[in-house]
Amino acid sequence: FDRESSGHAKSGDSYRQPFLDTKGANSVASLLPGTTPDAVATWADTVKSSGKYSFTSNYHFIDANDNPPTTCNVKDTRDCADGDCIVRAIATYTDNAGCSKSTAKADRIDALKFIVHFLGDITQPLHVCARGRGGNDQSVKFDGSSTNLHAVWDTKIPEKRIKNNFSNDKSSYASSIVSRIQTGTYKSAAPSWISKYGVASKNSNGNSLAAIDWAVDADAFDCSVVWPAYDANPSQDFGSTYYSNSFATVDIQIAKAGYRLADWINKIGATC
Ligand code: DCM
Ligand code: DCM
Ligand code: ZN
Repeated sequence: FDRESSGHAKSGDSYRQPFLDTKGANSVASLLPGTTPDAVATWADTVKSSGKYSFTSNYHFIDANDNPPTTCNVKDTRDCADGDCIVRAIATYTDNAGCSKSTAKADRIDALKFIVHFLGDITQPLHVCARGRGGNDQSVKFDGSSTNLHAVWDTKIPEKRIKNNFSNDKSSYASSIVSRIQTGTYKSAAPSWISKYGVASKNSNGNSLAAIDWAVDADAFDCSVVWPAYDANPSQDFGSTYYSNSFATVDIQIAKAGYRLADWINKIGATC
């Protein structure tokens, strides 16, 4: 969350990171000196294709082999049998980011950057979906341009939302999301976005129980929003009615990502 333009002038990092507590802010200051989580949020995508981090390429998603839009569920024994998926990666990097084991600082820094990214990815319904490789195989039109359903949810809907309603200013969009959580339409629901499971809770497969909760939550949108309106007319322009019926889901999923991330960093910081 970048609140630079929010108008709630305040000095220091609490201005840009309103949901961090002291221990969370200390971990961020220690592991990301001179920068902030939002500034490193896309790093994991830039390193996954080749080189020393290419082993992380499948850590960005879990292929739920359910049957959307008829049936939506996530079962880690079915969908992450080899551990090469986001609910395992969140467990691994959460351990590595904190202080409960003696991880080298460079690896703690990497781990925090992966956590920032994966807690966002896991809120995107098509990052929790095997159908069409998470919609990558569904070629569609969006405002006249050729794209695919995965990119519609990753990029096209949020970009159009920010352009149409926030003067193309992502800081203004972030401020709106923060206000909705603090005092607005998300306030009463926000506590329910936090899993009852903490940073150390894993199942016998080594997968994060909180991350499984988050995956189940996102996967439900594959049955309610993402796929029904796709199946109704795959050749529609997705920048029209489909967009209008989907941007509220993108808003709330982005809100969950930021709110959960701050809480998770606070809990990671509490291990130090
Ligand atoms: N790592 C991981 N899974 C792997 C390999 C490595 O989560 N299969 C993590 C552990 C460390 C970082 O990557 O945080 C570097 O690992 P290593 O010390 O093995 O190079
Ligand atoms: N992706 C996904 N599920 C899959 C395969 C890929 O969610 N089964 C994501 C990872 C990237 C995007 O889709 O964010 C594009 O994938 P790629 O770069 O592999 O084409
Ligand atoms: Zn990603």
